[in-house]
Amino acid sequence: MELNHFNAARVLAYAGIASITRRFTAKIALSLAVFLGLASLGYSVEAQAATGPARIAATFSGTLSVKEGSISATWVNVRSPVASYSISGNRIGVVDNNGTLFVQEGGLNASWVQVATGVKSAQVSNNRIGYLTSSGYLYVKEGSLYAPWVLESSGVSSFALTDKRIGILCGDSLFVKEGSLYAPWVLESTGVSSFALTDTRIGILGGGTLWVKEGSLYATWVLESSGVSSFALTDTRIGILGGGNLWVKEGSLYATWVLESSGVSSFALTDTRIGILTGNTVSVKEGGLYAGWTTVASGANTVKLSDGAVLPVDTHTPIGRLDSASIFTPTRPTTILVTGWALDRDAPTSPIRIHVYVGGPIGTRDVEVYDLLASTIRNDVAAAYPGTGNQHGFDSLIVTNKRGYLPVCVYAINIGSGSTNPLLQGSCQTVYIAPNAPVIDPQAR
Ligand SMILES: [Ca+2]
Repeated sequence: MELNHFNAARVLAYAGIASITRRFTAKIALSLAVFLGLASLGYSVEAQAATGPARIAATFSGTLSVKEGSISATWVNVRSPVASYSISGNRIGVVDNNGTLFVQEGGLNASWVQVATGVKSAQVSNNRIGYLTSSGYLYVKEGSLYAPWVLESSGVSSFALTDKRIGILCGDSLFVKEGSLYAPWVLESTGVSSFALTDTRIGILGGGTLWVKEGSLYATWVLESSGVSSFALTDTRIGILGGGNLWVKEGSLYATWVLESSGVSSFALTDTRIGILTGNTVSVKEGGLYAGWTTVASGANTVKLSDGAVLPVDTHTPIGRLDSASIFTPTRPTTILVTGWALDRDAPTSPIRIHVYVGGPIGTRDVEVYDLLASTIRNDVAAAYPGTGNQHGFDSLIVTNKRGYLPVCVYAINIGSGSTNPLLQGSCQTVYIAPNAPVIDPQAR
């Protein structure tokens, strides 16, 4: 790893000039970002609780529409064209006709982030995103949409994932891992044509026969049914489709099957809802297995369901925002000005450190990393977060050696409780530096 030619002493001197106006600061306090070289920040999952609205998704001739909350909520067109999609919690993953994967996180009107290209199929969970290439490579990331991809396996024909487990079908052999992205694979079965998994269950279909196990990866398989063409699992339900008849059982693996509907072409299942596609009509039932069906759409091609989003209830992870990242002035074309704020409620009145990544999010090859303290005056932040004081702003200069279109991504560094160094809202923002831009002495006038 090579450090760039960043000259800290010169820019420190420059940071003293006072002939410019800032948006937020009465007192100008430009600070200096100190180059760290390449660094890595740890990601991990915070304690989670609370449930957001459940969702129903359907495609209509390549347009994906989603409704959230009540079954009778209004459909929202979220994206088009859509070749395939996946929903979980407050995330939606969409693969377009060119094999590009986009993910939306948050509300149905949240912006879409392009996370991968060359995608054959993809799946999202609350905390993970996985995609398979047409040459059989499976990549998974955990945490932020901008987290680095981890190559999980080659030779994969299909996969499934949850926040805790990943399953891959290699030929007719099913392997599953549990825990971290780097956990070892466990061979579950051979002779598998398709499979599904949840945090607590695994189901395999081979020769039309469905087996399910519950508990650990080493639990015993239970024969569920033969004559099965497709199936779905949740932690409390199993659904099977055979000859157009949908049967669902609830509770233990040995519970009784209930005939839900006939003439079903495909279906989806959560712990509290069942969705079916009959012809092009989508019907959903909510509650017990004997509840009535409600028709929610016609002209549909697919249906999927998701449980409510798992929303973090967390006052320990830092919060903040990247307000802007821009080239400082036309006369200093390699100097980036970043502004925003960050604070940690474990030490509410103390300034905290932030790391500015120039060239891409954490994990990007050869990304430059700068460390600085968010300590300038932001009275608007003080007003919005009472009790935190007003010294949480940043308004800082970075002289980069990189050229071209450069994503600028800012992470807050946690103090005290909380183990995540989150990407600030508003990140990443892209600046452009011409390939031939000269490094102007920051002290030049
Ligand atoms: Ca904290």
